[in-house]
Parts: sequence; C-alpha cells; structure tokens
Amino acid sequence: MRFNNILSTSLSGLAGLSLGMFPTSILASSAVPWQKGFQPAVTTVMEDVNEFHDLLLIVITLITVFVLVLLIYTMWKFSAKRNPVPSTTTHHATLEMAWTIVPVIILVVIAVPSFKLLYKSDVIPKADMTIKAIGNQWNWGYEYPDHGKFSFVASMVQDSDLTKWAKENNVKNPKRLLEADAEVVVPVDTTVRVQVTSNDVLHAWAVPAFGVKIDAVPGRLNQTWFNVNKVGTYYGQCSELCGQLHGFMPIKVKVVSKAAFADWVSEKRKAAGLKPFPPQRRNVAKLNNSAR
Ligand SMILES: [Cu+2]
Repeated sequence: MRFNNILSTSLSGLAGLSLGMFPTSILASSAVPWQKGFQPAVTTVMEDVNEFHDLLLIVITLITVFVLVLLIYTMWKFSAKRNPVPSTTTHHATLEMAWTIVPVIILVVIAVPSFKLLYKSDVIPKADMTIKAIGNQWNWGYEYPDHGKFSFVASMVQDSDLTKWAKENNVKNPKRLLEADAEVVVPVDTTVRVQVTSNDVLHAWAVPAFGVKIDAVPGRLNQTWFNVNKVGTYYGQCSELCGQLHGFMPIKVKVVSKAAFADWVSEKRKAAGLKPFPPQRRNVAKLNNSAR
C-alpha cells in the first residue's frame, strides 16, 4: 500500500532509533532487558504488525497533540478573566459535521490496513507442512503429523539445572525461563501450519518474532501459520493465564536450513522406531476440470 510505504519510509529514522537499543548481532530470538520496541520481525506478518503499529503511533500522536493544543488554547482564550461574558451558541452545523466526519475518515484509514492484517494472519496460505502444539499444565507437547507422527514434550529447563544443561547441550548464554529441554525445529522459508490445542486448561502458543499468538483451547483445534525468513532460535511463552506455573512453559523454535531439518526429522524418526528417511510428500489428487 503506497500510503503505508510513505509512512514506513518516513518512520525509518524513528525505527532506527529504537533498533539501536538492540544488539544487532543476536538473531531476534527473545526479549532483552530494557527493550522498548518489538522483537525484530522474521515473518511478513510481523513486519506488517510493525508497520501497522507505526501507522497507529502517528495517528494517536497527532490526535493527542491536537486535543492538548485545543485544550490549552481554550483554557487560555475562554478563561473568566479574558472572556467574562460567555457565548450562548449551542449549535454549529459545520463544526458538528466536521467532528463527526473527520473521526470517521480516521477510523477508515485505520480499518483498511487493520482488516488486511487480520485476514493475512488468519487465512492460512497453502502450507508446506503442519505441526501440532498441545498445551499441558505445564509444558508443550508437539507432533509432526506430516513427518511420521513422532511427538515429544518440551518442558522448561529449571533454574537450578540451567548451567549444567547449557554445558551438556553446548548452549552459550542460556536464557533463564525461556530454555526448553526440547525445541520445535522447522525449516526456513517454509509455510508452516500450526495446529494448537490443549489437554487441560486454556493456554496460548505465542512467538513474538513471528507475530503469532493463538489460544490453545481444550477440545478445540485452532490453527495459525508462519513462514520464517531467517535461520535462528526464537523464543515465546505461554500467553494465556493457565495456572500456577503459567510463566514457566516456554516455547523454543529453532529455524534451520531445509537440509538440516531433513536430518533432524530422520533422527527423530529413528528414535521413534520409524524408517530413518523422511517420507515422500503425499500426492494429493488434483481435480482437473478440463479432463471431464
Ligand atoms: Cu499455559
């Protein structure tokens, strides 16, 4: 959208200011102390979320400044001292039209990109693969139905075990409360459909850098999607109050090259007693109208 492009260009200076607060060498991944903005985006959905946020920031700032200036001007101009005899005006057709129509225009300007974004995040494009995340009190279970139905559970690495765990698993600078003992591995530049459900209470599967947050509801299958454009490790947390250990069920997603993903799948299949090679993609029968 051209309007958005102009806005985002004019905002690049502002964005640069906030980006300067992040160490650029780290690949997005998790929240950092004193973070002011979002985690850097690695999906187009999150890029659009950032853009929409920037647009709203401009709108909200202009409105706030306008109202503040109007308020101060009114207090000054119409104070009892300067304006001892108040006006008896009760209606002003032009003014009333203006303060109805202008907000409507502002709302439409907001609504168009808002609905576009909502639609983009909600409607799943043709997915290359599916993973399933199942919320439990208090960890996440994962299944890879397209790759042989192997499954695993990812629990948080406890504080007391963190140093030992990091050493055993060659993890530099382990992140407290965000490290899980198993990670969700997905290939880069691949559209992944995530089916989300729960075994007990409401949870929510969320990864900020992906712009993904979806409720895990017992007895119901929700779905969302992401397509990550950068290899890296990304962290999220359960984002629905689910009980005592709500803050201790992290989500760790490792995005790797397609070859590395195939290796990982082979390994998992082997461990699950399945054939060591990833299966061929299913050939879904295509409807061919011209053949009729
Ligand atoms: Cu939870």
